[in-house]
Amino acid sequence: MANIEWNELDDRAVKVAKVLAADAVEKVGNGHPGTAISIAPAAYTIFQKFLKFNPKDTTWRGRDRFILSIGHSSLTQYIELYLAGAGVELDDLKQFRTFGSLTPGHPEYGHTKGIEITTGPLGQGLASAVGFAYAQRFERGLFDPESAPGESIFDHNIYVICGDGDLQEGLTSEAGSLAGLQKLGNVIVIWDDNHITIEGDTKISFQEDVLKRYEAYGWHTQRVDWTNGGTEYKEDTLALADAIENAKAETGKPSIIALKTLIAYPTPTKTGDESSHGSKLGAEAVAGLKEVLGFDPKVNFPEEFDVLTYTRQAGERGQKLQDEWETQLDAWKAANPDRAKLYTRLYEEGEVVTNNSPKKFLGDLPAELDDAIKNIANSFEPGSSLATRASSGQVIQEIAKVMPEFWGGSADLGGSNNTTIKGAASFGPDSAKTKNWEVSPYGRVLHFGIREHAMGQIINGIVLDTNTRAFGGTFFMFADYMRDSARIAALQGIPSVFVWSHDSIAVGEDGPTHQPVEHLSSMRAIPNFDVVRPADGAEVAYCWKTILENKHNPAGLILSRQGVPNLDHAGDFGCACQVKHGFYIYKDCEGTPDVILIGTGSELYLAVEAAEKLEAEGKKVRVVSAPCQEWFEKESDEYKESVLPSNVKARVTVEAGIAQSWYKYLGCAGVPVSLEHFGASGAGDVLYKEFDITTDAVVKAANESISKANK
Ligand SMILES: Cc1ncc(C[n+]2csc(CCOP(=O)(O)OP(=O)(O)O)c2C)c(N)n1
Ligand SMILES: [Mg+2]
Repeated sequence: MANIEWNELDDRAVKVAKVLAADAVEKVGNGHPGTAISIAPAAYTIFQKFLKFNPKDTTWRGRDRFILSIGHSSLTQYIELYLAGAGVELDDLKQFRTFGSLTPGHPEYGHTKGIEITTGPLGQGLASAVGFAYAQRFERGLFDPESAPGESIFDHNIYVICGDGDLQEGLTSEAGSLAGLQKLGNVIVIWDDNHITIEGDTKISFQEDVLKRYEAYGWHTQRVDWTNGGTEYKEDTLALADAIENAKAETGKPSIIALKTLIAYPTPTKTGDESSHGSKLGAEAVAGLKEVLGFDPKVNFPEEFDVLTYTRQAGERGQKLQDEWETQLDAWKAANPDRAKLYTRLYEEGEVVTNNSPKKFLGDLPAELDDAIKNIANSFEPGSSLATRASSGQVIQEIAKVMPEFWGGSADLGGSNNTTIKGAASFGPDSAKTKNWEVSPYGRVLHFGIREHAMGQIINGIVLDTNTRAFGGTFFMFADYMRDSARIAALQGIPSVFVWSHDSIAVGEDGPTHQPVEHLSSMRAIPNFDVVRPADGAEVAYCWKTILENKHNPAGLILSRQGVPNLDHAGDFGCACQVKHGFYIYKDCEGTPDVILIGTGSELYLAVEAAEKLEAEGKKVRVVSAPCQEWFEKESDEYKESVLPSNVKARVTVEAGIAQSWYKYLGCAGVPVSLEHFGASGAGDVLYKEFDITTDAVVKAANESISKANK
């Protein structure tokens, strides 16, 4: 039997949680009461009986992590944080889903203390949990590889509550498959197997034996049936605790526990009914629930001090756990001075986050990075031709030498994306070894298989859980498959890095299915997401540096498949180190320019060539390299004016994609050289000519813009 204590106060606390969930939704008039009511005993069991955390310091690194993958049931988490005394109070629950409250509709990372991750898009929390587990193991490898799994101070468990929706999403199949392969024994998932989604009984859309599927992925599976086969409903928290203990004991496999529940139990007329999923219950049902549970129906938001005194003992327990852990950490530091330096750089130095983010520190970059970047940037010979994906591959090697916390890989395109850290083992158990790949449980090279969406969410999980820096690559075309990963990273303000190569019609013969056209503009539409498209090797090097320096944004690094000229960056030409400003003057003229040519990535050199032709015609031309609009937008008005003076109306942008995101800089007289339709199968250089992305097209556009501006 489970080794936990359970008494009448625990029973009462669970009932309080149910009533608060019903009251909070009823007060605001909308929300998701049903699951918050029925899953309360499970959430309470995790928070009060298993989760190692300190409500007084939700940033403590030794804590277990809790992920509510069913973000719609956010009250589940807010109420447990309230009961444990982690900063959410009754007044906050009364403000549920209202503007500016600590209790928004879905849990938001960085907004409410104790929330480890923003969730809401179903599947994403559970997939990111796999990233948390990757990160935890990698970090044990960095700091304490000699300890057995589960015995290091750098180990923690990751508890997840998910729902039917999470398990229906393909994303979790991708991530679940990887979790099984990776034998992530510290992931413990409780599936609220309530057979209900918005459209009712899941029989209409979800029939497979989910646990068999997970067993096939290599998971440890268990069932706990609170409906007792439909005979009698009993919230048997001890049976659940037993299952959790079994799951903890299984350290070689991730665990999933199918917990059969009835949504909204025991609300009269609502129990087991989908109407409780996403609407308030109504006064009558709420009153009925209170009566069944032994509460006064006239009292809303009951405050039970004996319950609270009891549940808030979590504070003392957590503090004690943290104190013990800190003592162990000090001993570890004394015994491991070199590793301790890395720990200190990652977790005790650097920028302090001042909001409620669970992350206290955002690690400093090593001092050696500056020279590493400068040296590799200077190594690209002007005039030589190199694909930016290839220069990025070289830069990655140099970063990896000075940043042991830097790791990543690809969705089966490592050789094409140039994302493989050379000489490093692949992250995986022995069973994953192949003739191509050496493996280590602490390896730095990630193999996601062809699972772009899971890759994105796993990268997000890694950077949420640790200050290690992770990247994942695929073709830019398939960035669409990971769009939610990019968006949710941006929303959370976390520094995930996505390496997207093969960035235009220059991909060529693979044809339009592989040629991103709208993607640059489409990704630029995501707020707080940096779309970075360097022009040559030197720009790639400095772009990588700026990406690593930006710790509050994810970034997409957009790279060419085809060779592009490495440009001159000395003398009259702009230093590539200026990419951090987003736009910079690459080549200037005397006095006020007649026209400004703005190029990005593989098209910058077309602007450079066009400038020479225009100068031969007697025009004064400025060439601006524009690898990142988002960085430019953060610059001062003075800087922006110095690069794009408002009195110069004649402007041309050149980028092999739709021009949508350029009109802001083009103004009324500007003319884009762009591509407003899908590509085609054929050699890349032929397509550029056929579709008019050429030096001559830039010259023509410049003359057109000059005459428009002079009208
Ligand atoms: C990717 C995604 N698609 C759709 C939704 C909208 N949505 C929110 S909850 C829900 C049903 C979820 O069912 P389940 O996970 O079983 O939760 P329960 O109704 O049992 O609380 C849907 C479709 C969403 N949040 N995310
Ligand atoms: Mg459900």
